[in-house]
Amino acid sequence: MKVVKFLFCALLVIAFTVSAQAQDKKEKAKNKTEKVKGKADKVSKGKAKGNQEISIVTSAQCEMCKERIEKALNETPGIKMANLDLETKAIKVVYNSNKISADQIRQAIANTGYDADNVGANEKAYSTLPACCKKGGH
Ligand SMILES: [Cu+2]
Repeated sequence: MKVVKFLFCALLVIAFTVSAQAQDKKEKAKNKTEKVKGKADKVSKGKAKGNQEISIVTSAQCEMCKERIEKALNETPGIKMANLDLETKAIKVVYNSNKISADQIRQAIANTGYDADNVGANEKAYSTLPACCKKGGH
């Protein structure tokens, strides 16, 4: 009888340990899922919060101007995407408003020698543009 009691106790201990371990594993897995979920939330919130899109009218004349302006903006921190449409001379810019403002973007365009909405082109930069890229060059 003593042996049976001992065996029963041992079984209970083993069963308890196993179930505790299983519980622990479950808990860990749950934590992991929540961590991943939290990260995803942060990323999507960051996107909604920081990213803005604007359209700025420039004085671009040709393909070279388009490349020049896009390159300058794509190298500017805080700007995610810049795409100029030569038909309308408007450049679409996706930027992180926590890092750069719309006015700073207009200024960056002006610094390459082009008008940007109400911001006039930087004269020095404008004077270095090839003749075909100057206003009325085409
Ligand atoms: Cu040009």
